[in-house]
Amino acid sequence: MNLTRESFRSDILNHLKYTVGKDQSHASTYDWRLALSFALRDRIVEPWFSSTKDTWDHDHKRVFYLSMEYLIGRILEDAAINLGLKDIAAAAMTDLGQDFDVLVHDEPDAALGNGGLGRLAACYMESMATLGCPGYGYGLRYEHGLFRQRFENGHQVETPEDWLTQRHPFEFERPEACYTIGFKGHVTERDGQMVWEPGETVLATAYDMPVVGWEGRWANTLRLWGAKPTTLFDLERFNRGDYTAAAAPETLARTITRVLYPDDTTFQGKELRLKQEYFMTSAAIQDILRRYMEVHDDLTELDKHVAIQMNDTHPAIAAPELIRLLVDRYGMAFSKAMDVAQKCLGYTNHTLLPEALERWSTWLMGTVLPRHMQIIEMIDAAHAMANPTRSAGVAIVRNNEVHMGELAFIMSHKVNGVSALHSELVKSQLFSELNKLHPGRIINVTNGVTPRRWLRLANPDLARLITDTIGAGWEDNLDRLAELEPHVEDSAFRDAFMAVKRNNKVETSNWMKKTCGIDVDPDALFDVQVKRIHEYKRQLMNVFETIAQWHEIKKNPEGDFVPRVKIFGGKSAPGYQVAKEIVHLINDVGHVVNTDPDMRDRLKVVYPANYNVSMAEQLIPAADLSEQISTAGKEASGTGNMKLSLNGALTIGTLDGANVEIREQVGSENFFLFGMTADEVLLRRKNVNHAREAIESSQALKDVLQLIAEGRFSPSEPDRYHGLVDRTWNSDYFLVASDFADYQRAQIEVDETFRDKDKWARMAAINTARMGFFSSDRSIRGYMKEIWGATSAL
Ligand code: NBG
Repeated sequence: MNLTRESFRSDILNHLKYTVGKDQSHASTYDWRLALSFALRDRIVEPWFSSTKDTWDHDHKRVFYLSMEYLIGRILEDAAINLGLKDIAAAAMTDLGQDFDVLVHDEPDAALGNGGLGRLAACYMESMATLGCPGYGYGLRYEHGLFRQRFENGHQVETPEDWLTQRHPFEFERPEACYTIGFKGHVTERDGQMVWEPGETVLATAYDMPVVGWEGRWANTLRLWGAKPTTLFDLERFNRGDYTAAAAPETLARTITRVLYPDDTTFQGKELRLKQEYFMTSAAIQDILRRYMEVHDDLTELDKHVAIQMNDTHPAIAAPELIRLLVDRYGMAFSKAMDVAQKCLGYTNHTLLPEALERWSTWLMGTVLPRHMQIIEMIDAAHAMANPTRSAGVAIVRNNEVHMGELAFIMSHKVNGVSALHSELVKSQLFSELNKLHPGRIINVTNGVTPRRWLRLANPDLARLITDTIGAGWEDNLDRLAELEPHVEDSAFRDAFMAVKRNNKVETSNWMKKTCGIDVDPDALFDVQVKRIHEYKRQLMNVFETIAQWHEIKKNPEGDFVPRVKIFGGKSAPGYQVAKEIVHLINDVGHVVNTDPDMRDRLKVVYPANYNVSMAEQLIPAADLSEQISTAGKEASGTGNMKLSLNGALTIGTLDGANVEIREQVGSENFFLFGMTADEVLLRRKNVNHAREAIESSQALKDVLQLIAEGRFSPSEPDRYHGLVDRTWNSDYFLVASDFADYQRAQIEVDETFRDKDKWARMAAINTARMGFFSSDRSIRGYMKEIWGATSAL
């Protein structure tokens, strides 16, 4: 990229003056950040236009990724790095008397997602751009992304997030890209044609964000839909004094994209959520067909030019919507339309948890989307007819509910799980009968993460060490990390590797001091569990182990303990009481541990509020140990596990999700394995006394539960955790008790290994060297080849 510090500086000044409208002497950090962002955005426009033109000129097959969530985080620095302009930008800002890092940190996170599913969509968009896969992401432009988390007396308190109260410099509003979305009303038949007359309509208008890939070689579009009223303000009603009714269309429109639903693994069946899903999906499908019809006329060939990926079942209404448009708008025969739709569609499953699987009552579906309800029944009937042996258990419509998993499966040519183990479980448990009816439809594409953000951006010192050691160019060819492996034998390299880690830990210690007011020793073992708070992820087991360690030190204050900092991060869904209780317990235990003089620096608990992408970028490079301790069979993949190991953290984990493949890659000797396997979990639950027996046989766990029950961590309210303790003894569905003893054993192994600094350094460096497989570039290549039939335009 042909650009000098001087010319970039004048670009920034121009934007400050003409786009932001400020002069230098009055510009705030925010103004400078906007000016810098606009100057960078200008540089994205070139590759963006040329990519778009290339796609039209060559009529490349296009991939459309439909997702209700994109957990993007900050954009400025990521764009600067991918454009190769970070150094120039930083230098130009220095010339202007501004600190580039301060501007970077001024940007609010774009938090349009809950957790792994949304972050995966963001990594995949970046990889598609890097690989030159012509693609579009479709989603919603939520006015409020994921709520902000605060702690009040240890309780989680949610406040609305307001990223859009500031100007969003990376988006382009496209008022001309606009579609009408209908809801409710009724369906009538006219001359053999079904006609849906919606009772409510809303306009979807596009906001485009360019997504630039590594080295600016290609850029795709993330198109987020906002809602606008179809009928303008009702002046007549307003004049009559009926202000509420006058504003009704506007209210409906604003409500649709107002908030992101904050549950990631529970399904609630709310009408507004169904409307959001349909709103996003219908706008996307209409946009796809409009674009196709600009240069083609034969819709039966759609799948040769278009691949549509459904990120979980949230956009599964895409199938009936596409059929509806093909049949009702373009006059295609139903069976042909079903065939065309199925050849275009793919479905990624992200969870086996039954409470997460979407099911809508036929009443609600029939009310909100009456035409779609008819089409769903026709799909179901057609599938039953084509598969006479199919049982009632796999019907899309059963027990007066529409099952979106079955709908997505039946209407897709490929269904994929997100790790090897998960995909096997999708075959054997979730869709076992459909898998037999359609062998080969379910495939695996193991998740990945983008090394540009999760190594190059988040851990610049490690990135530099890697480049100095193996040369440039590993960022888009992560397998090259394997070239580090011979250097692991070199003690100078190991020292350099651990020096980077220590620096990151010092930096993060300062950050923790600033954000939480807690002093930690940067030489302690940084033990990190960051992810949504959920029973199956078993933060509770980690807290129990923390308490056991505290108890050990109390019993033996002069003992020789490996100092540890237990770092937690994560939000609970606002309505998930059990998870909120875990949040409270972590904070309560933290308070007792951190104020106990006996602990000295040997145990600390740090739980910074409001974990998000930016906090992940802060914590992950500083981690020594990565906690991946879910009940086997429950974590579909995990992607935090990949980011942590890539950054040289060792994993303590169960054989769950992608842990299995991470362990295969890094070697079992470089991974702290514990716990039951997915099969053993199922067997163990057959013993109704599993928890009680496990507790009785572990004095440490018994003590932990006793200490909690006595109110040692909640002296002002001693019975605060009686429910929690009682459930652990008597139900413990996620088998915390049954895995506890082995977890403790593995933690002792961690401590012993950490004492041997050189051994630890080797293991950590080997983790980084062997993580090449987990680049999202590898995942996207898999999708392109196995599902989308798309090729790189580069
Ligand atoms: C999550 C899984 C994770 C997985 C991500 C991305 C949902 C519904 N599922 O294990 O829990 O890594 O998806 O595939 O958020």
